[in-house]
Amino acid sequence: MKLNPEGKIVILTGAGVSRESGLNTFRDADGIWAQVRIEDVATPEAFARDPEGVQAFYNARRQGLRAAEIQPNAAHLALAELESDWPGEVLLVTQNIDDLHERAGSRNLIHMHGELFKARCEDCGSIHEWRGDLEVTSPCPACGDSGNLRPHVVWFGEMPFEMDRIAAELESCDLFLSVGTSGSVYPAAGFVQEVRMAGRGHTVELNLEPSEGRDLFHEHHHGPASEVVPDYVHSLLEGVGRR
Ligand code: BJW
Repeated sequence: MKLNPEGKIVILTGAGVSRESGLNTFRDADGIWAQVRIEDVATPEAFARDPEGVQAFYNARRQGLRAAEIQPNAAHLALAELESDWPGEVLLVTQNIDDLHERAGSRNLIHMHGELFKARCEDCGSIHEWRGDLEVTSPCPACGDSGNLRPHVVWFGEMPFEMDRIAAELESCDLFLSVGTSGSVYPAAGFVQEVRMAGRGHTVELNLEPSEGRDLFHEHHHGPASEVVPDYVHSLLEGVGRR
């Protein structure tokens, strides 16, 4: 597919893009949901019932993300290269709460399911950088109240962030890339359908295996993200003389 050099590219990423950096996916056989139940850690009801348990789950993941060996891989780096070298606009929408895209250099980025290194006060609504453990008793740096800080992530039943902006970008994009996601969680799983309904964008899946929405993509490249993403990005950049 030959893309207009001024064309807008929207990329959706999921846990598969960070797998080769050492972070678990959710639904693979060794994934997070094979170790803990969604109902125990990833719903507002779980947090209301067992705040200590939910905070412990996210404290452990925050600690994991701080480990020196967790670094961006070739897929994160290629997506950052696409943003810096593509002549048109590139928007990266990630479902991931890790910060590996930022560390790779991506800047036009939406964390639709939140960020692990942030905490939010449910009382005053303020959002804070939070790299260490979050305790049930931690006071909010803005209002000073204790007991209201939660991980700044989107649990089941909660509305993902920046949905209006994402919808507008999907409708007007020329190329939609879906990278490392099983396509089983909505609304992200419906993005490819939104692009198809707008009748404009070419849709491409880059994943280890066919996702649930496979039939909605015009083009597929299956394999590890660290291989298929750089290959695809470099072919795009070669097509516009940027490599
Ligand atoms: C590789 C690889 C390698 C491996 N290289 N690839 C019934 C029907 C339709 C919808 C619903 C329904 N019932 C409920 C809903 C809505 C619900 C939903 O979708 N549920 C489904 C389970 C059906 N969605 C929501 O509740 C969302 N909110 C919402 O809809 O709001 C609207 C609303 C609100 C209120 C009232 C009414 C309406 C919120 C969803 C929040 C998801 N949160 C999580 C946790 C975030 C925080 C955290 O990280 O702890 O987000 S769940 C988890 O899944 C996480 C992920 O972002 C998300 C997606 O997972 P992802 O990234 O796709 O990972 P995997 O593991 O599934 O897939 C990895 C893929 O990578 C696989 O394909 C591998 O093959 C591949 N891979 N290695 C390349 N090396």
